[in-house]
Amino acid sequence: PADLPEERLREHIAAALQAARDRSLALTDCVDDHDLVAQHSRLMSPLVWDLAHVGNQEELWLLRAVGGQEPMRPELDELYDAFQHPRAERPRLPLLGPAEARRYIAAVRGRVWDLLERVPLRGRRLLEAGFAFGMIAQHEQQHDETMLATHQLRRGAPVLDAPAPPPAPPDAARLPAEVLIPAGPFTMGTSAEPWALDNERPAHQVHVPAFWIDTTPVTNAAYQAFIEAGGYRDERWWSPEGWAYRCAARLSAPLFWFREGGQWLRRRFGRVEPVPPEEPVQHVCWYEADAYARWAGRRLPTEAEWEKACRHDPATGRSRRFPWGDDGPGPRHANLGQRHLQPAPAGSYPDGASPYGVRQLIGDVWEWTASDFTGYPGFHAWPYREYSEVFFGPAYKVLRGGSWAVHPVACRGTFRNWDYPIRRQIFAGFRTARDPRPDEE
Ligand code: AVJ
Ligand code: FE
Repeated sequence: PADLPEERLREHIAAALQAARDRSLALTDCVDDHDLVAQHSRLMSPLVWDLAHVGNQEELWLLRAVGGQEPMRPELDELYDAFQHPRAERPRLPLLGPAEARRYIAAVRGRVWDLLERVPLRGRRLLEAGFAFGMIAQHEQQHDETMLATHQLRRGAPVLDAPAPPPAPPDAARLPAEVLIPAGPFTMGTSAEPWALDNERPAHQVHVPAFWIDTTPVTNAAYQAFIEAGGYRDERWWSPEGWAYRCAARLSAPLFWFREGGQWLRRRFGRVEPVPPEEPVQHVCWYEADAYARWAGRRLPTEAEWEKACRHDPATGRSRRFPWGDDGPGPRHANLGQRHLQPAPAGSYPDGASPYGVRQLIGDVWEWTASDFTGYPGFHAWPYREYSEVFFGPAYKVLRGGSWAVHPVACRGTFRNWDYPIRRQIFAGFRTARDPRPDEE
């Protein structure tokens, strides 16, 4: 968006807003009203809350903050303010019903189209390169991924479908298990990416000691070996908090897995199927990822290590927007945008590899990192503290790279996600890293 002429930028914004709305409607038109207002899990909002919430945020930021308009329905702000009501309580609020919610968000969007026609897209900070519009498109897409997690928790007949990802390319079986990233500085974060959110800013130099990182995310087969080696029953592999949680929650396998007739099966969007061995593992919490890594004699990568493996180009010394370069993601680069309803086999997307040969950093599964969520040096909250700053601290772990459910507009090498280390309903897996041995540096 930074270098687009104003008219092209308007079209780019309109397409981003439309893509998000198409997806929100597809994820809510496929179930009946009962399923839209039901609580499918205490961890999630009713789908109808997400639907009206994306419209309310759009009204707040585009119509009011940018357009200077009066509130359309002032009484809605409190209902759809994520900080006023925890997810578990939302089903009992006097929410807009499905038909009303659809009417409300359509009315907001109608006014947004008028605003987009006449507002200058440069010169004001919130509007620089259309930032506020980009932020709202990303926000809706983030909630669409959340709605997909709600769908995955919902019981009942399947309503979602998509083709399976292609099989792994022939070289996948011959890939080295890990690659060495030599010591040295790299540029972490961004000051240039026009739609980057506050927590990705500013660009800053970080010196990263040498480390080895897995070429692909950890697979179901590898994770199964951890289970079968008694990993869940052996306190040695777990952090003290992780062990306490694993005992209290009786964790014994990834969420949605179960064993039948000596075989691992899983539920996926209402269907039961064998766990595919070559697929990156998902629905594991940070504590499980951390324990697996210790069992394997390894550790989780830090956030800086992950981003260096993803973005650093040793030939030029600069950081790329994506592992493969600066062009946005296409279907040959990464598994994004809900084209499939699952990760692609480990070793997929050779065209999406980083300069070091690391694969599937973007798409497939969110990757847990060792790092707590904090602000970069020079961080300042913008445009609102509640997007990220209020979450900074040791309670949240950073996830990187985006899952198969992430839309490209909300995905780049600098993008940061975060969650509690106990969360498993998100589409998260991990890869591991290690320090070099003395003879390897
Ligand atoms: C960045 C995914 C942690 O869903 O809590 C949505 C994104 N922020 N609405 C979340 C978000 C406000 C956020 N995550
Ligand atoms: Fe939100």
